[in-house]
Amino acid sequence: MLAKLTAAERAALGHSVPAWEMAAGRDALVRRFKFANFSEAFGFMARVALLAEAQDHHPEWSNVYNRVEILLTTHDADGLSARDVRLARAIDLIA
Ligand code: H2B
Repeated sequence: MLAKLTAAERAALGHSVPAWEMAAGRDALVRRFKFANFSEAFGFMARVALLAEAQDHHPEWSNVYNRVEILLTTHDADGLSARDVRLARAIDLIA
């Protein structure tokens, strides 16, 4: 079982991953992206997929045409862990 984020680490999320918000009803981060078209959205998803594999940490996500919604949580922690913050920051860099 991985460690969940501490209260202090949670309080810092607004600074470390300001583009992400807490998901409703889940101990998870969520961010919604909108692209010019499906091709741009799917290209982004392909890059995130490679990142997720490299980090062995995988998003829950959906795509509708030019929109992508990514939800990050750690199943092995049953909630948010440092792995989610690390992946969120890496996704921000390629967004
Ligand atoms: N992704 C996420 N989001 N949470 C996990 O707990 C997790 C994962 N665990 N990807 C990894 C894979 C684990 O199942 C493998 C065996 O390392």
